Amino acid sequence: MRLVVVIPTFNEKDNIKEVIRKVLDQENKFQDIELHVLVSDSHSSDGTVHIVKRISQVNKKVHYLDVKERGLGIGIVEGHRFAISHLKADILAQMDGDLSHDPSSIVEMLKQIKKGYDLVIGSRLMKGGKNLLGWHRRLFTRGSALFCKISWGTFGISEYTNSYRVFTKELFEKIDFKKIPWKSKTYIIQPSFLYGAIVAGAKIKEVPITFQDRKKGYSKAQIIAYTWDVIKFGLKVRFQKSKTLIKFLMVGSVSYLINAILLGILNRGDLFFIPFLDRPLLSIVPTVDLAPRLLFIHLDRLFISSIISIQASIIFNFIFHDNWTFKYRSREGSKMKRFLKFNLTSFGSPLIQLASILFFARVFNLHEQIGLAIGVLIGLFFNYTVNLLWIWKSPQT
Ligand SMILES: Nc1nc2c(ncn2[C@@H]2O[C@H](COP(=O)(O)OP(=O)(O)OP(=O)(O)O)[C@@H](O)[C@H]2O)c(=O)[nH]1
Ligand SMILES: [Mg+2]
Repeated sequence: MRLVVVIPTFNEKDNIKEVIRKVLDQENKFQDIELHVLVSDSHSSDGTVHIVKRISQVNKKVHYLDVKERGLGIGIVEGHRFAISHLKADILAQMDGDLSHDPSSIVEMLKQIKKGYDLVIGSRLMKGGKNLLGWHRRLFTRGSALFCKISWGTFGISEYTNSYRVFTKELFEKIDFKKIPWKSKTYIIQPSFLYGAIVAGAKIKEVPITFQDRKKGYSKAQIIAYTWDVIKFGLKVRFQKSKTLIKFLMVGSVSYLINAILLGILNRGDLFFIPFLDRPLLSIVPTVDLAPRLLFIHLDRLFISSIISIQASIIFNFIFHDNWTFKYRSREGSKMKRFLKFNLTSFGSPLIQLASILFFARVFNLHEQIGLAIGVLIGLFFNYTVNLLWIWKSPQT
């Protein structure tokens, strides 16, 4: 099996030789791994290129790739692509080119890949991990990890902004880079790549590592711009995740309005609680005292009006959920089956609404709009849960 360790660099002339040597030293710790090093350089101007090329001439396991453009994401993504297409990598690793990452940690990380994990993250924030950067950088690391956890909803992962990772070629090929801002000039590739891996269904494991402050060379990190990108990315993820719920609530709200307005006009001639018509639209239907009964149900004006307004809102709900809210998900499975299931679940919510209107009106003598509002809320929750758990099961982000 071939492992390619991709080292993104920009002006690392003081470090790169030692990093390469230390990475190559790891090879004899594995029996069945052929280890290659690929320096993925953004056209360094300090001579990094000459150093790496010189080494690669004497050691065929060391390679140099000039990605030409600046950007850590470009270095990383183009590096891995090259490792797969030209170096026939089975397993990919990445670490910084300034000795902040201890190359010997790769041994434990690789062990986890062999155990069946798709992605192994070197974590400074889990038990046993250490971050030896200054306090403001530590604050950034912790702050962005907390922000990512909350905005992505991934509480099981501790580390988001560290570059030290090992993963399978299969995982890399599954990640949708169209949805990742990998060409950005900040280091947003680090959390966004991780998110892409999560979406691709990666089995993830973290191992503790120690992050050293660089001893030589200069930092290229732009912490403020990076923080801003982490916030933007997190909000985007949150919005994507909530989109279905937001749409569901929007359709639900409009359908509630249709329901409430119709009920008012039909039963009382009111627009909500405000008088609107001289008499109710259904004035020909008798009220509860004079209405005929079917078993224990009074077929009165309130009952008929409720049925009509609820029906109208079901039709509205159905059209919008099927063509908008769950459009993406609803492509799965046969349309007929979905249609039948949708109709079945559409029953639950109006039944709850009807029961709620009648219950609060008859038992507590409350205005039917109150019963309807309570019924709509309970029904909405019920419908959303059933829709997600039963009809459109597949997780989407
Ligand atoms: N290919 C490529 N690599 C980059 C670029 N910018 C930074 N790097 C590399 O990415 C790694 C991390 O960059 P650093 O400057 O060390 O960033 P940091 O680790 O957050 O900050 P310090 O360790 O404090 O310097 C190093 O190997 C850099 O050489 C870039 O534009 N292109
Ligand atoms: Mg560094």
